[in-house]
Amino acid sequence: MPEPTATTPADHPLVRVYRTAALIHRSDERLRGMLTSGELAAAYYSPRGQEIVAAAMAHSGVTTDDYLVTTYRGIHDQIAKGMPLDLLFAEIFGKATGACKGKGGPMHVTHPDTGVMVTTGIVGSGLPIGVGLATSSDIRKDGRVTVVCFGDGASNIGAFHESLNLASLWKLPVVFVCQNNLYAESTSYANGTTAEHIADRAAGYGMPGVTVDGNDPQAALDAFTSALDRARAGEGPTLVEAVTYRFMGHYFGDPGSYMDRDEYDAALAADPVPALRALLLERGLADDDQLRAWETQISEEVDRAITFASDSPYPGADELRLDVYREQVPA
Ligand SMILES: Cc1ncc(C[n+]2csc(CCOP(=O)(O)OP(=O)(O)O)c2C)c(N)n1
Ligand SMILES: [Mg+2]
Repeated sequence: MPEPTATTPADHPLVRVYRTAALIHRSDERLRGMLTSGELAAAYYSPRGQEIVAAAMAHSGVTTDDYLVTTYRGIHDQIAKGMPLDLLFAEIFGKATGACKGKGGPMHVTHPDTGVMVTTGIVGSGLPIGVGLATSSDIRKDGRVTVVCFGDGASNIGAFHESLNLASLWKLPVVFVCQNNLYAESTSYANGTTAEHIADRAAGYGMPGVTVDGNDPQAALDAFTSALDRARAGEGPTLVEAVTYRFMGHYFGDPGSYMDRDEYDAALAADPVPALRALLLERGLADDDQLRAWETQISEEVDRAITFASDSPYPGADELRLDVYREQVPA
């Protein structure tokens, strides 16, 4: 469903995108801070640099009922989809109060109530799962769209190609979102991928493919809105490639010494989060006092969820075998 037309500046789509991006940004900053200080020990893959893509996706007509499939580098997508921060952080911390009782951990976050169906660490494996979810919606006619987020590296995996083929053949309600951050672990895009644009590959499967600047909120909003409308109208899938940049190493602790320094510096200078803040000021969509007030609220919201996660207990040993098999097997 398209979002209502903006009636006040706070409703403006670019303002909404900024507030979601700022929430993602602050969450990531706090988690990295805790990993650095040793207060948190977890596998963590920062989405820093990719905030606008996720935030634009969230404000393009995706509803809570729609499905999301994402990857280990997924907190931006999970937050944008509306997953409660306390359940998300507690899961990352491995706590009993987490969305999966701490047994999924950061790589396997699931929260069906907000449509966060699958988070996977197996590169490319989310696409066929997303096609399965979209097939279920097609059969049930439940009106849901499945959004599958994955990286540039994943587009070189066989499952990407199989999934695009089947989704197009069956005209499934799915949007494939390739977040092209120009690196797959330590392999740069140019060293690992033949296509000039990943979106060009869509033509081979008879579906629209569009490459957008993932740092440009309006371009991303437009691309996601068209793809979602098309999926919801029963016209089939779209491949949206949003070009971004990975500001951190592959995993937390990876210094990224293999990254091109000039390219890195240029990307950082174009950091999309402060750039959108500046755009809001320039267009008069918010003034500095209003932005600061929102940022303070966001910081407090993140702090509350961090405290909840920190203060929560770890799951007990009696949980070990529960939720593993269909039949519950107590420890
Ligand atoms: C099937 C599979 N092969 C290899 C790996 C190891 N691996 C983990 S992340 C990654 C890079 C993926 O890059 P990309 O799809 O661009 O996502 P990004 O990390 O940039 O978000 C690789 C090769 C894996 N997890 N799964
Ligand atoms: Mg990548």
